[in-house]
Amino acid sequence: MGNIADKTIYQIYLRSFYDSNGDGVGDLPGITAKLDYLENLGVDLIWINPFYPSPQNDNGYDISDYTGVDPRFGTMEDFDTLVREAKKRSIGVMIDLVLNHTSTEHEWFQKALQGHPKYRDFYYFKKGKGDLPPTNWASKFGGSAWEKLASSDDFYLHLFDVTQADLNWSNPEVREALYQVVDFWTQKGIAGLRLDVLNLISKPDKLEDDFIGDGRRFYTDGPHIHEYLKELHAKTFGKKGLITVGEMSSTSIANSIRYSNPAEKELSMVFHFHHLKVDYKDGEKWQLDQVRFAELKELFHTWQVDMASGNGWDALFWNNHDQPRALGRFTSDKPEFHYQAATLLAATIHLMRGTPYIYMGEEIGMINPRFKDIQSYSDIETINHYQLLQKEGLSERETMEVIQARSRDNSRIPMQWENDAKAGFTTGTPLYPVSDSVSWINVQDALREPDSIFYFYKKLIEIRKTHSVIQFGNYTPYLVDEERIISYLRENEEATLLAIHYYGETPHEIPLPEAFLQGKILLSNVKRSQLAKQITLQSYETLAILLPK
Ligand code: TEU
Repeated sequence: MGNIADKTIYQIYLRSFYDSNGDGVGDLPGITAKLDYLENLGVDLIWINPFYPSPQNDNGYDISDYTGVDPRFGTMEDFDTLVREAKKRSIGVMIDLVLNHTSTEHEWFQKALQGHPKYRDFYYFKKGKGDLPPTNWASKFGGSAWEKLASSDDFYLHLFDVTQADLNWSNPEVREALYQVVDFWTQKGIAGLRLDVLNLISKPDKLEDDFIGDGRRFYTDGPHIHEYLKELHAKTFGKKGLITVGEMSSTSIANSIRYSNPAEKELSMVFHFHHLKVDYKDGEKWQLDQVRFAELKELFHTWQVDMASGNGWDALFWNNHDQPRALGRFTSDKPEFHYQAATLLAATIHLMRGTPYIYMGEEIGMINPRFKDIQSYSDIETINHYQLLQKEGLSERETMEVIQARSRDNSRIPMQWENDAKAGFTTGTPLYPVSDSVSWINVQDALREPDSIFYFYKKLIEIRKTHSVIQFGNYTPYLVDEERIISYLRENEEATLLAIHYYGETPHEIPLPEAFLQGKILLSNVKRSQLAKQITLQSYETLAILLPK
């Protein structure tokens, strides 16, 4: 698969990236139109969220045909053109496959409903306990994970929306059918795969009630998961050396090492989410809390150190289409701190051990839009939880505070290309409302300003390629007692790198180790040019010092 340590991957939420035909929805030709922009940034791969035929109840994560293109996003020819044009610019295309579930509109599920025994066994159909579901498991989008069929006493399992039925991976025919899907896209010249909720595919042989949780402990990193991934690797992408990343919900370090250690022959790397739960109250996404920095730091350090010692490989990220923007979440998003805070977040993860991901708009410092009313939101999880929160007795104002902070739509609004009412995203009516921040956060301005966030990202991508210590250096936590500082040393045979990232707004003095006073400032977001035994960090300062050997 080549070196994954020198690469940076850019995630494109297709429907909101760029609309080429004025229907208000981003599309595949829209990505092709912006490839020069991505080449300028310097990214190696683009991960594109699902574009397959789908009723779009969960924005394409409810696939009804695995080997087609949804007409609202273009045609198969558009996809081929995109792959070809991207290749010309040395950019690989990473597609997003959802192998844990299909839409209930998928032919397989429809045949199952008609009573076709072969397809019945493609899913989890079980008898309930009278009117009660077979188990008490919860759907991740709220409510029960089981839905009763109108026509019989059977229920089917859906860990996500009621229109997303979980596939039965213990059935070899299901696995074979899915491998054919992977092969289909591999033959189209893709460079990689992002695999949705991949660690949920192996359910236990016996499905039981969970009396201490919502059921996830039974199917997360489930009993046959490593077996299935080894088979998937051997039968499909392993032969082609594709770059693969598994989205691993609530996983553990031990499992993540097995998923991503090359010797295991499973995947190239893993997404894990613990660092994005440090502002959940008691683990609850829909309950607000302050960011617990000590916990955040501890998580980064532990994962970095342990993954390295087990030869695992991390996907490094702050943002994606399911998360509110990190800017404004872990830092201020006020204009006066914009450049510093955005570049601080970027440097924090880009200098770590792993492969960094940039979520569209992050490279210009896009922020959460904080829409005032629920009508501006459309995500199914958001709407479900709006109703649940109201049922729990929260006032409209309290409910909206939670929605503004947590809704997945925060990152799904149109990419801000230009300062106009449609953000330069479309000539039609954009599918999502445009954020007011477009007046001061947009690509046009970012490209014009030599000191913009965009050029800082470009530099991060470049220095990862030119400094092997960033790619392969070992990782040692540093300044661990400073609550608001995430700092670490990276070291290999060529150099030592000291990175200091300060998550505070007031100036803060720290000592620098003697040896580094002779080092070179590789990166600074405050134009620091001098080093001294004691330095005073400025608001949201990031500093990286390189000491060649
Ligand atoms: O997400 C899986 C997942 O569990 C989440 O990130 C989830 O959206 C979040 O925890 C809810 O609070 C993946 C996709 O990224 C997401 O967009 C899909 O909705 C989901 O799978 C189902 O396919």
